[in-house]
Amino acid sequence: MSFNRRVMVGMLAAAGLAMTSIGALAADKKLTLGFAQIGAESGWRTANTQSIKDAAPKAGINLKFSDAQQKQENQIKAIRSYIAQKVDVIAFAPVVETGFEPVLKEAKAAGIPVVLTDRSVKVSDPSLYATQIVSDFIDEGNKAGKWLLENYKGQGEVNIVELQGTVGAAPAIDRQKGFADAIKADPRFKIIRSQTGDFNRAKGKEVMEAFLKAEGKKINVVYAHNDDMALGAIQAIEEAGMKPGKEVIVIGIDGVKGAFEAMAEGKMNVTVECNPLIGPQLMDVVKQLAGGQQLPKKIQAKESMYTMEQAAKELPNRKY
Ligand code: GYE
Repeated sequence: MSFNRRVMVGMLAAAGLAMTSIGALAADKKLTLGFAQIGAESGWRTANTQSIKDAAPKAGINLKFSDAQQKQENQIKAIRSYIAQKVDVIAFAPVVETGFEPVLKEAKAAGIPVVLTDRSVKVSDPSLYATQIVSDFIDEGNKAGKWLLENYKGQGEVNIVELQGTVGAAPAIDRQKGFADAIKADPRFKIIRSQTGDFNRAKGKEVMEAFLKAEGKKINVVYAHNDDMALGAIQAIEEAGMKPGKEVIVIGIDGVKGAFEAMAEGKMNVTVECNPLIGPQLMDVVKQLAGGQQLPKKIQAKESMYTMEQAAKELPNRKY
């Protein structure tokens, strides 16, 4: 709540007005949230955007939304324009971890609280943002690696190729680390190639084609930092005349519908869930911050993990 509004509410309360009229007054001034989205690189991202766009009007929040087309400079521009427009709260999903410090300082100087959604940033001063609603990407990578160690049926060396997310993005850095840490436990498991597919399907396919050209049947496993790249890899594997899900184990992260369909068809083995439906949670946070509330620095999104065997049963329940 702004200082003025707090004073006014205080005055009305002192005058003995009923709580309902105070509520009506507070509801009068709509809060404005400026959201700087990364882009529309994946099914996850599209679901995330939809969740935010649906949640804002339901919460009575006026949403200003921009799409940066995966370019940091566009995201910074959007945040600057929200500062100039004096929105109540700014939220954004930082495309990469570094380079946001100057614009975050500008927001702080303007007194506008900032919420980071899903991805985090590296800054020298954590007071540059109010809170972040995030997933544990290291844990997601770790779950993927542990699943592989526990479920791999073949003998001998296990050659893994890795499709990384956007270079410098928190989920790419952390999912790589979490997975690498998990497979360290068994020296048979080796990452023989690792390259970025920028979290999108077309690039995932292209990189997988190059991996297949270079390594062919040596490849036992593909670990993709998101499902869209895994789905691209599945196409590449099929076009190379091999069976995804059987000859090549396919592991993804996100839990998008396309992954459940591929798993139900036996072409993909497992997906680690990362929940994009954080719109309602974000709107709660916006109201709390605008009301001057202090929040914990980290708010965790809930998630699980699903295999081929569970896919057909879970498919009708998937919301994204
Ligand atoms: O996994 C990927 C998306 O930041 C958690 O970004 C998000 C990731 C998600 O493009 O599909």
